Parts: sequence; C-alpha cells; structure tokens
Amino acid sequence: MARSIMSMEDGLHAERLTRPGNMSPGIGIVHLGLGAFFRAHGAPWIAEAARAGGGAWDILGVSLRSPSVRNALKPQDYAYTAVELAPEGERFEIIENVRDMLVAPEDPEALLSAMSDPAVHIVSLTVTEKGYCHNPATGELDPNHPDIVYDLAGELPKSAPGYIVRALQLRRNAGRAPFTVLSCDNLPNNGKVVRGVVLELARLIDPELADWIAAEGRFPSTMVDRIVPATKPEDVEQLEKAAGYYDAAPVMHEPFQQWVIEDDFVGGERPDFGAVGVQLVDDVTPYEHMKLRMLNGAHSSLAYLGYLAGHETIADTTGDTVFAAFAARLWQREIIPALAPPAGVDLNAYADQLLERFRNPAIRHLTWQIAMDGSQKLPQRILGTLRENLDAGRESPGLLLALAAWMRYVGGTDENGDPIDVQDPLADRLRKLSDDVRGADKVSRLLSVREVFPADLAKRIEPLLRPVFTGLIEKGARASVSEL
Ligand code: CS2
Repeated sequence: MARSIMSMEDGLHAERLTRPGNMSPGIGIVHLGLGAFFRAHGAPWIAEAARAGGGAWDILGVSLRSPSVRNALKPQDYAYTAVELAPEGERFEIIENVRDMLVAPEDPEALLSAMSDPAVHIVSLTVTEKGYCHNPATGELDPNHPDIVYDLAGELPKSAPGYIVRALQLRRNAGRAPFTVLSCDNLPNNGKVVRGVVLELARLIDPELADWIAAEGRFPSTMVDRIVPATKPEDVEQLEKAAGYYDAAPVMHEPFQQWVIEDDFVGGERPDFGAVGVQLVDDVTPYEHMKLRMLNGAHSSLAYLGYLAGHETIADTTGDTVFAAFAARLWQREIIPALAPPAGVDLNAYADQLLERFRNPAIRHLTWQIAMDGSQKLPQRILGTLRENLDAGRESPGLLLALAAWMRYVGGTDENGDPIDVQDPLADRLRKLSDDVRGADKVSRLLSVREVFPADLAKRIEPLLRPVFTGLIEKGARASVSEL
C-alpha cells in the first residue's frame, strides 16, 4: 500500500492511506449518495464480484449535496478502510474501487456527462428515503417538492430523480442505451418507487422521453442489509492505532451482509454478483418485507422507546432485558404472523439472528441516528404490519407503543424535560402540531399528517393509540415496555 506522511494536529505523525496505484479496467457504475452504507456494503461487494467475474465495474461516487466525503477521500485517492466489528474483534480491509468523486452542485454538467458515458451501465443510489422526493404514504412523486420544482424550472437538476431523467435524456439523444437504475435504499419495492418517480418527472419534461424510459429502462428492486453506524472521531483514532495509518473516512460495519437483487439489467450488463453470494431473484418483495418489517421495524421501535428510556445505542437497549423481551414479542406476536417468508427462510431463526446482531457490543449504533427521518420510515417499517394486523383482527400493542414513542419523540422533549435534536424533513411541522394541543390530542393532530398516515388508517388507529400515548406519558417508556 502506498502511503504518504501527514502531520497530525497533536504533533504525531501518521502515514495517510493512499491508493496503491494499480490500474483497474475502469468506471462502469455511477453511485449517487456515496455515504457510509454503500461504502461498507455495495462497494466492497462490487469489488469482489469484479475480481471474481471481471469487467469494468469501478465506481464514480457522487455526493448530491455536501463535499465532506469527497474532501476526506480525495487526498487518499478515494481508497478507504472498511472495519468489520465483530464481538470477538476487528478486521479491516482497504476498499479501492471508488476511483473518483463528484460533488453534484459544484458541477452538475460534469455529473450528467459522466452518467451519459457509454461505459456506464449502472446508476446505483443510496440517497435515503427522503431523496426520492416522493410521498412516503403513496410512493408517488411529490411535484411540489422544492427540488422537483427546481428540476422542472431548468435543465441542470438538483435531485436524484432529476439527474437520472436528464442523464437518460442525454443518452437517448445520443442514441445510447439507458443505464440500469439500481436503488439500494430501504424502501419497499425500491425499484418500482424509483421507476415511478423517474417516469412521472420525465413525463412532465417530455412525454416521449418517458415512453422511451418505460420501454427501455430497467429498475430492479433490491433488498440491502448490513448495520453500518456512522463513523465517529474515536473510530478514526482507534483505526490509526490499530492499523498504523491515518484514514480520514473509514467505515464501520458488522460482519453480516445480505443483498438480494432482481436480475433485470439493461442488456444483462452487471458485475458477476452470483459468484460472490449476492442473491439474484425474480421478485424481491418477500425479502424486502421480511427485512424492512423485522429488522428496520424493530430498529425504529427500539430507537424511539430506547432513546426515551435513556439508552444511547441499540446494543445498550437490547442489553436491557425488558427491551430484548419487547423485540422478541414484536417479532413473534405482531410482525411474523403478518409475513409470507421468502422460500426456504425460517423467520424465527431470522429473528434470533437479528437479536444477536442488535446486541453486538462492538457496534455503537445510536438510537438517535436510527430515530432520524421517522416520517419517511414509519409507513414501510411499522404501518404496513399494523394495517395487516387490523385487517386480520390481530392486536399490535408493541407497534402502537412504538408509534406513540415516535409521537412523543417528535414533540422534541425527552422524559427528563431535555430537548431532543429531532432530524426529520417534517420536523418543524410535527413539532408545531404537537405543541398546539395537550395530552392525547397530540395523537389526533399527528395522525393528520397525510404523507405518513392515510386517512382510513389514521381513523382506525386513533382510538387505539390515544390511550397508549397517555400511558406512555404517565409511566415512561421503560415501564410501558415492561408492562406489555
Ligand atoms: C437503520 C438502518 O438507520 C436506520 O434507520 O434501521 O440503517 C439499518 O441499520 C440498515 O437498514 C441495516 O441493513
């Protein structure tokens, strides 16, 4: 590995990680939203697939907003360390297949030109739920979203759907095939969602372009899974001590990983995923439901209730026996009964494995981090199960308590009366709705947010949720959980 000497602020000298300088075949993938998750999951897996099956599958990373990841990675030629955190110890691997990075607002034309390059066959995305500019309750494009309004006003876009549409337009004009759009976000039917928003936006720009994308484009849905807590300054320091070099932007992840992809790529052009354990399937839906409802549904439930109970991480929360029993109960009595398992999968064993993953003491995954963007997450993580349980006449006391905890959380004050830093695109509105009224009326107010709660569902859960919320306020999160 090539390294250069850099000075540390504290006067120590550490060698900075840089790329070894080997040449590889070239960029075939543009990834929008190059954050920690993709750097710890998709990128290493694509590198492995390219090693196994060949092909030019290096990655051009894109940040749609902030330059911080590019600024950290550029001096190390975009190489970085992926640190695997197992209960028994750490392992690290240097990932080298991100060849370059663009920060979209600095040069939107450069990004569009990269995306329309004929060597690029895949545009993958991890832009988080809110990056799709859709209505989370319906999955449809929100034409009033400020970024979409901006994208419609000119030819240089701002949003992920905007870049995809404009780049596909350039490809069509140049007589090139489209790229495959590969969503790697935690949305149900993520391929269908991104296809839907791209087609709606394209139709507003040029209906013929929309027809071409509908006929020629491919948008396979995927299920992605690996727990990747945000990298903390102490992680950087620890890696430096353990590895002997300085990496400004390592990523931390658990040993587990899963990737299930619908095998539907333009011209069949993709890395050899099948050779390296990525599951290629015809329909990802049963995997997505399992993962979003069991892993992410429990994650969000534990995050709101755990945060209110004063737990800093998911490992701390599930290390508290009351919460471990709560998670098991959620899976056994409320979530699994509403699921159709993927072929050959034992959901009880999956639940046991999840609890073990959540309890991994080496992973410091903040409840506050998972609590972010709840308005975008609740529909697919909790409300789908809740609706199906209502239809089947099954009770959902745990999911209702989790929903009540979200309502308490977005009110902005914890159980000690201290302020909560609520991160959510709807944070201000949620706070105002909650502040306007007292007690269980907060429930009725928050249920009026149609982007999250469709009217019929709100009506059905309101009488059930009001007393749960009141109980949560009176008793606190931990006691409410223990009484279930
Ligand atoms: C988490 C996910 O932050 C969150 O909302 O629930 O990032 C979760 O860790 C991943 O989906 C695991 O695959």
